Amino acid sequence: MEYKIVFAGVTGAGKTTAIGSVSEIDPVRTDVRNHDASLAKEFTTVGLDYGEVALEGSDRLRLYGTPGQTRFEFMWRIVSQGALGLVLLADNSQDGALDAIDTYIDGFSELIDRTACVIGVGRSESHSEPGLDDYADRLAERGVICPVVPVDVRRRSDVLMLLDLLLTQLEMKTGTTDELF
Ligand SMILES: Nc1nc2c(ncn2[C@@H]2O[C@H](COP(=O)(O)OP(=O)(O)O)[C@@H](O)[C@H]2O)c(=O)[nH]1
Ligand SMILES: [Mg+2]
Repeated sequence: MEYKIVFAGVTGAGKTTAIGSVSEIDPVRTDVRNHDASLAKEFTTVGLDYGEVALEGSDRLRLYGTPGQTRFEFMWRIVSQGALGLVLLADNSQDGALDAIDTYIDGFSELIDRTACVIGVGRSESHSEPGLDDYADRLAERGVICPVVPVDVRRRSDVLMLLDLLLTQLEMKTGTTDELF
């Protein structure tokens, strides 16, 4: 069984890093030199990131990172096809981190309604506002139920925790209780 998981979030939230932290194959990256002066970043992802994680038996996770900028919204829908869950990453050091969540909740609403979602908030130790509760409140206002956890996606264990939270929700939905990790 293969599970397709989508990573989303603003540029710099750590999608490329997260997939690189856990992938057991050399991740496929399509980062190019950034020409967008509003982004303080040398490289940015215009296409997709791709990585894989083996689960027990022959099960496997296929991880897809989506481009962050909203002008690539058309790709969000393409990548969401057949996916089983969404990992949404936030960067608490960026202005408007909370509002950015709305953008992706809207852009990935079909996937979220159909499957499961988890929110990983990065840089929350150095930037405590907005708090994790604020994220949870915003989601509740939108009628979205999903866990919100602090992460440092440079740590493999943190990214595995996000995937585990996602798979646990899927197991509850599908009724299977097999341990996947
Ligand atoms: N200090 C700090 N840096 C982080 C954290 N998460 C990610 N980063 C760094 O932020 C950058 C994120 O860039 P990238 O993965 O390309 O983000 P993407 O645009 O979402 O693909 C990388 O240089 C990471 O090492 C975090 O929790 N703390
Ligand atoms: Mg990237």
